[in-house]
Amino acid sequence: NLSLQAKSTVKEELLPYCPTESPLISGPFRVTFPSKLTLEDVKRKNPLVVRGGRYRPPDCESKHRTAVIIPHRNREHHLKYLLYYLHPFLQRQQLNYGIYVIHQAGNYTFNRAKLLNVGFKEAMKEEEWTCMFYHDVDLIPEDDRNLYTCDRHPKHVSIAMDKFGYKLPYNTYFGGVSALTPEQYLKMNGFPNNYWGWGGEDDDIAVRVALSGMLISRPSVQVGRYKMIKHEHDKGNEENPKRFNLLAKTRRTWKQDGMNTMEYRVLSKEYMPLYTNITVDIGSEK
Ligand code: UD2
Ligand code: MN
Repeated sequence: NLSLQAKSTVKEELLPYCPTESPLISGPFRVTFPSKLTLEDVKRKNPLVVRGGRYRPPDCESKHRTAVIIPHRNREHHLKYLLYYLHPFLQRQQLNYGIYVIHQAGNYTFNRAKLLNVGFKEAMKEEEWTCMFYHDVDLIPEDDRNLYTCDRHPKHVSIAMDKFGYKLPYNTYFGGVSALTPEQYLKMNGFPNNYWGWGGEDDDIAVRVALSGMLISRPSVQVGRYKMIKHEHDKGNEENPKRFNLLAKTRRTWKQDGMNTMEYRVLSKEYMPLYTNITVDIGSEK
């Protein structure tokens, strides 16, 4: 129906922009892990989140379109807590947002960075996101002044984690949660596809940022705080013994490996109530 459609477009156009600083932000909050929590509870607490884990503020037009990309396999219990905290957190920031879980199919060795590449590509097919948050499933932000928006430079966000005594473990550390605009991501040819198993891929990403002529921005230590849900090393994500060799070669390889060379096959895309689940076959180490 054309006239109805026209009306709803007009209504959307009439929404004023959200204020520069959201009035809903409240600062630090306590993170606990209630044992009885279910995804149903999370759904009930977030009635304005729609299919695929999408949200836009009901009474103002957000200037920010943020996609959260979560690499995942076999961590459903962590995902539940992350969604429990992240949805209200992002809503308090008055963002237009979507949450994507990129699920590695099969039992081959895990590859976090390649899953993030897939997440970028698949999320951009759906919407013109202005900012991507690359987010470990087990990191819970503890302060909503930590804005999930992008900066002039690639942003390393999880700078103060409980597991490192709430400070940076080393200066070029880039693991956990980071945020890049699509332009920044493309400028560095995305992330490496060839880190199979645990470790090194985050340092490679930091090197790419520098090699492509960009700097790293960070939030303040007061707000960039995270709790990591305690866990053991996963089966299928053993330490990657090649990570030091790979890292030594990044300067020569970054233009030939990354966004421009990834091969994968999407097996399914499901619009769940609280997130979009993309199950992907990313192959295995050659
Ligand atoms: C650190 C970094 C992480 C990454 C990793 C090395 C922090 C807080 N994070 O994490 O960003 O650089 O070292 O690769 O320092 N995952 C699954 N299923 C698996 C394995 C991994 O879902 O079987 C995902 C999940 O999102 C997880 C992430 O990959 O949070 C990183 O793996 P991890 O949590 O086991 O490694 P961790 O905590 O040492
Ligand atoms: Mn972890």
